[in-house]
Amino acid sequence: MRALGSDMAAMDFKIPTVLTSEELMEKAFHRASKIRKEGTNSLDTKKKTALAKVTASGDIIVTALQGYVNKFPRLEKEGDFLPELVDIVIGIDRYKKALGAVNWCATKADKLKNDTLRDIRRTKDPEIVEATRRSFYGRLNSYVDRISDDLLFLQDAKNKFRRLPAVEPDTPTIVVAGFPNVGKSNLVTVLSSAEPEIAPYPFTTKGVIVGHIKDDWRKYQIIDTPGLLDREFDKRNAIEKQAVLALRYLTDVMLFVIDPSESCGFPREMQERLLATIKDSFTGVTIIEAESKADIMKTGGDRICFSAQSGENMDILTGRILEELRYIARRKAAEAQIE
Ligand SMILES: Nc1nc2c(ncn2[C@@H]2O[C@H](COP(=O)(O)OP(=O)(O)OP(=O)(O)O)[C@@H](O)[C@H]2O)c(=O)[nH]1
Ligand SMILES: [Mg+2]
Repeated sequence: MRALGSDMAAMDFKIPTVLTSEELMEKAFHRASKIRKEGTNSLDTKKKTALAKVTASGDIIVTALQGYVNKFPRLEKEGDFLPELVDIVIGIDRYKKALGAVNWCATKADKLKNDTLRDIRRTKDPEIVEATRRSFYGRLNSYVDRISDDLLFLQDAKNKFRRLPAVEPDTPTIVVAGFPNVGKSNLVTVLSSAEPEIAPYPFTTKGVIVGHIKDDWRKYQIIDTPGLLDREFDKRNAIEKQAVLALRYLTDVMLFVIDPSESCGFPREMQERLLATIKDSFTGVTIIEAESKADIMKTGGDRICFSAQSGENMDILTGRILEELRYIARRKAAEAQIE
């Protein structure tokens, strides 16, 4: 099994296509149905054919299932971004149960195959040869049938693995946070290569999205996160929890966006309260505070009031972001030299 290391950027390993229990059995039966062997007499022909059919169909099931067990990544709930994200998005306990069930089935199917081969070899009765082969198919089918939910779960997990963000842990990173609908994704779209969905309702962004900002030859990461409401972690939904994880594990610099126009649908005080809570829990991190939608409303405070829509003050905001990221880049380079 592959370990999911904290430094693994993308899910760049190959997870095989997971077949459903019906598809697996269909494949096994189909292969077996085409097999004909010639023996020295009628009984020998029957036995050789039955042995080959059982071997072929059993091997198809066992090889496929063992392939799943070997190629899906091994996951522990270790305290790092990707494992914790996988736990939220896929569910590590259920995932482990599914792989355990598939492994169980592979072992059972292999033993069943070997027992069946032995029984066929031993008998001299052509009817027993047939009955043993048929009973093998029935039992094989019932084993595979018992893991049908687990196979469906893994199929879904495979798709979710593919969509996990490709985070580079060593690249200087700015994480954009704020209430839902304040204009984070619109800003990230203007600033970077990322193309998150932008829409006039909360929780449009449902996961962590990675984009890149170019600075001459250097490249920084900008992370768009789902909106956060002002509440405790345990009360947060799975979408918000992904934002918290990004903040906790990926943030070198944070850009906190407040929508003073309240066109996001949330009062300013609530947004300010969230910012205060975040400031309390991210004491070592530089937090750039900025106010969005300046084309609708500007407060005239100390914060950069920008509009990703009209472009107003985007140069000032970009300058401030680059200044912080360059500082982080220099610090990381210095740290790397010391190591
Ligand atoms: N007037 C104005 N509207 C904006 C601006 N930026 C974003 N919006 C609008 O605000 C709404 C939300 O924008 P998004 O970028 O999706 O906001 P978000 O913070 O990513 O929202 P979630 O992903 O739901 O948390 C959309 O209707 C945008 O068109 C802006 O600069 N000016
Ligand atoms: Mg968004």
